[in-house]
Amino acid sequence: MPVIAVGDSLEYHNRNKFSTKNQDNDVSTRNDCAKQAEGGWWYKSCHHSNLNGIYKKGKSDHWNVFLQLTTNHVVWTIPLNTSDDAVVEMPLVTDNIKAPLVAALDVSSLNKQLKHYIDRAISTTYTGKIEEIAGHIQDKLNITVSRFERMFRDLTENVTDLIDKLEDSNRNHNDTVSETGRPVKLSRDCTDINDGNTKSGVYTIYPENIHTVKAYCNMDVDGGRWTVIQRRQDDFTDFYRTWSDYKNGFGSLNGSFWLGNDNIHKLTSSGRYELRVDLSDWGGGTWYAVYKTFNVENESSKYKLTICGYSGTAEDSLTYHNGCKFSTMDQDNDYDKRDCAKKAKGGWWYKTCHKSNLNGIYKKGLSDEWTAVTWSKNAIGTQHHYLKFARMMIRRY
Ligand SMILES: [Ca+2]
Repeated sequence: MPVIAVGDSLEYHNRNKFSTKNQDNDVSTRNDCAKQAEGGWWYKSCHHSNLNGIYKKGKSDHWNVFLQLTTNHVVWTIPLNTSDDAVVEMPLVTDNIKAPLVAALDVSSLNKQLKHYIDRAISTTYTGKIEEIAGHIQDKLNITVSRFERMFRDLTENVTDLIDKLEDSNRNHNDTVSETGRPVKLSRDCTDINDGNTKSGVYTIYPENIHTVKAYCNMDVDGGRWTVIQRRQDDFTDFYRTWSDYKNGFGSLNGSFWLGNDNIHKLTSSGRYELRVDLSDWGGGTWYAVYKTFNVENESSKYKLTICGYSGTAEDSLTYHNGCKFSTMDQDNDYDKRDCAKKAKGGWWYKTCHKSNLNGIYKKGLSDEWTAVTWSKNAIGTQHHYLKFARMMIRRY
């Protein structure tokens, strides 16, 4: 073992009393240094040297060792605080094996211990607060996330709607230009459809050249080119409906339907129109009525009816309704103190109340019940005869 000259570790103990395990004479009020350092010495609080400590082999940082030696290190430890929960030790290290000892602080070890101490202090003090803040932030975050999810859903729906509209618009555009890109004449109604299309069926028409409407065109009766605005042929479609339903139309174009008061107004206000009504009963009889003038005003005029110029085989059961406003289950615009639409269970130009009720309830057989699909009592000799088939269609001339 090389001979090593060490630094001064006794000066610290100058003027201190000797202490042993049964006499605590040190200056420390908190410690019994002799017991803790397990020796007898001039302990202060407690020591820089402990040559009467326990004899041990090897290295240790236990401060009850009498002297710690390695081949080229001398390590003395200085306890800064001896309480159990916050022990901070400052080891002194030197590589210099020549005397006198030059001590240097092992700052990294000290830093580590200080950091641990500070971490624990911060963690104890702030953990609860931080958890509270974190919970609060989490709540806010959840609310924000669900708001964004809602916004995203709305946005997706809006974009889907927009795409549908764009596709519609593109289809309409394709309908209105020829292959050479030149505009083609739009069919305002079924009267305009004559370019080789002679079959009855559903066509796209453009009332006012703007709106796209699907309409059933009758190409067979009396020269064809009729735009069908109403048909009753089964009881699949309920006709006891609201103002809004009659405004926009309902039913199936190949079955029973009402084209819609807005559409009927747009068509009949764009030129002179005639109306043809075709009727059949359950006994096999068929009749028709034609009116040379047929016009329906706009919604603010309550779709007021103008009708005249009757001819045909069926009784004239519409002229009675000339000048009347349209009424539905939720709009009583008739001239009767009763609510005719509710009494007759339909939508019609009721007066006080009706001579025809083609939008009444579809029923089979014979009866005088006036809620049914009926046309005047004299047309077929029986009052309020139930109709098996009714159709209203218009043509521009
Ligand atoms: Ca009334």
